[in-house]
Amino acid sequence: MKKENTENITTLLKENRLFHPPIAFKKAAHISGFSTLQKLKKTGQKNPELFWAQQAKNLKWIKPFKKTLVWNPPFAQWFLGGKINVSENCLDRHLTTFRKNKAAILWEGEPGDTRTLTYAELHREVCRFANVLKSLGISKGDRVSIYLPMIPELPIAMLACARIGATHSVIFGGFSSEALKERNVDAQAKLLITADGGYRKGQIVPLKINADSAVTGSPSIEKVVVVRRTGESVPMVSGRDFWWHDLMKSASPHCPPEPLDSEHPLFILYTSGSTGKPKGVLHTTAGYLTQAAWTTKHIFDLKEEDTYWCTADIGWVTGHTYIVYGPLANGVTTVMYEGAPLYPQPDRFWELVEKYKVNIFYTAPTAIRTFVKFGDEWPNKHDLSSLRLLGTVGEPINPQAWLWYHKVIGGSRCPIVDTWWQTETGAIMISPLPGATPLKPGSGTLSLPGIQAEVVDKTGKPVASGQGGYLVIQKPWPAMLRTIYGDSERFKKQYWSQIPGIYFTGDGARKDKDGYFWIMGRIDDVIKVSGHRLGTAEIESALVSHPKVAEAAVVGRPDEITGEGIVAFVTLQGGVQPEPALSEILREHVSKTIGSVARPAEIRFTDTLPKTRSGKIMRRLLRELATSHQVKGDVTTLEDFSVLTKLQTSYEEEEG
Ligand code: 7RM
Repeated sequence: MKKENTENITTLLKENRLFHPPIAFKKAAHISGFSTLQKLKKTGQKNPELFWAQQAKNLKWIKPFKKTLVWNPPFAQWFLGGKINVSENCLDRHLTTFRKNKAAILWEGEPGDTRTLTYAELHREVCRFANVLKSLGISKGDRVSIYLPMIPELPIAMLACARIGATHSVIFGGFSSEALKERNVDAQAKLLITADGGYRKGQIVPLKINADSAVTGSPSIEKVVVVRRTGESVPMVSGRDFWWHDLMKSASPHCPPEPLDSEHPLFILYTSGSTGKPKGVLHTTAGYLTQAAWTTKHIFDLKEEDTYWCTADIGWVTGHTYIVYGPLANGVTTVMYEGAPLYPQPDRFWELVEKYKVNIFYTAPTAIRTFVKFGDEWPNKHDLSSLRLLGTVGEPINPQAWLWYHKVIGGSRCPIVDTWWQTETGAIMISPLPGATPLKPGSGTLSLPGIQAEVVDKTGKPVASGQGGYLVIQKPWPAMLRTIYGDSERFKKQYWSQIPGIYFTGDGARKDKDGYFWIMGRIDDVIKVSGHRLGTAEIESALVSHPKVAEAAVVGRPDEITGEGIVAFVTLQGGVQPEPALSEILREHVSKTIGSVARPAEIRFTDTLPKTRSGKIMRRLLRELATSHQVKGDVTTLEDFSVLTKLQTSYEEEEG
């Protein structure tokens, strides 16, 4: 074991397996072969502005842009002087081609009901709803809150906003009325679009009831549009609330796209901050669409006949960029599923892959680890041979889960694109190109052409290869956030002050000798043991590489001797019992795999881990638990509260 004891993060894990693009895949790929990619990267490195200007020209412009980039750090403006409309690019552009009658969205509800919308139909619905928005007094620059389940009305509402230049703020349907209120108020939204309810795990989520209590505290909201989804009877406030279907009845299907400046605000998306107050990440029009469209086409290697499925919720940035804007800008057929992955049984995803003959499948490591736990028999019931490409996003994927995904889901024939990016980056930044990049399980491989990512120390100097440090982006990129809505000071402080002029991602990472990036976890989660700063990802990955472990989360708790001691929360594979001897086996396993410095002081077995609603492990809560045996911090983004109660109880029981 090699270790470095520095200011930086000590790296322990070595993963050496290499997977080359399958020959047939490579032959047919948009970016074919590693040398082609290297040439593109070189061009992008020399002149990122030129690279992105070329990609921007593939969009439909109402008026061409004059200036590619104006950079007043940390404020960027891309493609100035141009006029463009996102909804025209996602819809109208396809209507003069055979795509007019091609499926844009294949939708399946949790109860099994289905809808198909062709590009022409989607265009019609979007135009009609754009006219509805206008009739409700919404115009260019107004903010519209959208609190909907995963139903077609959600992308329709987003595209209708984009069409008239209203700025949408999608609030995940799993959020509480309190969270909705806070976001309505921060954005000063004029209109709220919601539904009577939505389906989740066989239950009805009472969206309208939540919306009503949120609107009580949101003085800026003047009107509410309600989609009928479940048919439950819900209270409607006369003069304020309107049924979507009533308004649509008389709406004209003609609505010319508004010519918008490149920097016109397209959407705000709230992401939780460390201080509790959510940050309204602001994205604008042309730069966002340029990178969304380019990355979707090349990273997912989209072909005209593909059926593409990203399983995220549109309430997260992944859904914005890789269900709605990226795929539709490319004219591909995208699958949209309303419900829970394990409902009614753990094979719902595989049933859908088989039914729709999905070719490209993009999901989160947390989902993959859950599927591993349920066992191979669920995917094995289905014909998954339509799949040709897999993707992951949201967290580091441990090699064990990667290898399972590759073999059991991908039949060992599909490349896996491990895509690193953030709400703030707007689109993918680090990822393999599937017909070009040799893959290493667990690595996002290389930054994309036109993207300057680096691993640096706290002075901004690149660290030696193999050393851990801070992941930063050194040059502006088209889809970057422009500010935090209404709070430019926080924008500067949060992302641009650690190393002046350089974007600070908040992630720890290292680059290996081939320049491949390995994400080590959030900097805030780093554990300091006897002077070694250890990232969470490697220790968790070592734990999960044990055949009995399904998932793991490690945190530090104060230790008089070592500074911090490692506490590992571990969930076991289906059918495995949490016997005491296993604790020692797992501690030893970590020690052998990555080194004794990473040996957990304590292993705690649990049925589930506390996760955010988008599936990320909330280590902050576990840290609190491990330290004080209770949780007092903010838990609004927690998916399932009972997980915490159980963990707290387990401590109480020990303490008597
Ligand atoms: C797209 C999204 C961003 C944070 C980011 C990382 C983590 C995302 C990966 C990853 C390792 C990946 N937006 N993250 N993708 N870590 N490998 N491929 O997730 O704003 O919700 O989260 O997620 O820590 O900073 S996000």
